[in-house]
Amino acid sequence: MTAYRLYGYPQSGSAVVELALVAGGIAHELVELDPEAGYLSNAAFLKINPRGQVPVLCLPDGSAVTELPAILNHLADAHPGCGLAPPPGTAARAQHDRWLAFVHANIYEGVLRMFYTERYTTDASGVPGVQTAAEAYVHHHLGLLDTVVGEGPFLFGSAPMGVDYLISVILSWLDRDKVASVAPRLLALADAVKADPRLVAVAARNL
Ligand SMILES: N[C@@H](CCC(=O)N[C@@H](CS)C(=O)NCC(=O)O)C(=O)O
Repeated sequence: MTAYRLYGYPQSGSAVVELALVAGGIAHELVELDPEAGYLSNAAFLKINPRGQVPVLCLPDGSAVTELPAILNHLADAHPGCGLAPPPGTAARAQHDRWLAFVHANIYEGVLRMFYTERYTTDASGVPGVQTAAEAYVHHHLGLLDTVVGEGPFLFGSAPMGVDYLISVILSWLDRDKVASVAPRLLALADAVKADPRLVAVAARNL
């Protein structure tokens, strides 16, 4: 069977998928695209993802999947022994998917507003205000998510799942001291992902 092919670049959203693939021991190849060299907008890549973004995961049948919740949950369901999510149809899976969607729709989206702020206003003088509001929005949602961590260190206990990889990559993009003041348990979660012996190399390159 052909392996999965992951399109991305270090320290981007593709790191989430790389962490999941490596943790799950799932065979894959990486196609590194340099965004500075315009690879995300070249015609060949736009055929794969017309949105011009990474990550893209090409499945063994050649089809392309984008959007992190879809990618993570596909891997979890296609490789049930890997523990990337609770079994489908269980209450535990509903909670995993609930918070995965929460992180993706609110926190990841808010972080994009912090980093791609000029896309969110036609008024150049409004950019700093949009950025400040986005950061406050992200911190508010991190604070809510922090209350979900129970025994820890991961969102749902002692074993990391897809949602934990998404959280740890997003936190690696943010100011650690500021996150510590609103979401200390999430910082501990991210540190636990980094300390996972299976993930040392991928974490060093991405987190
Ligand atoms: N909704 C997408 C977001 C992907 C995304 O924003 N990727 C960033 C890198 S972290 C990107 O490709 N940015 C380039 C661009 O938007 O021009 C997902 O869940 O994968």
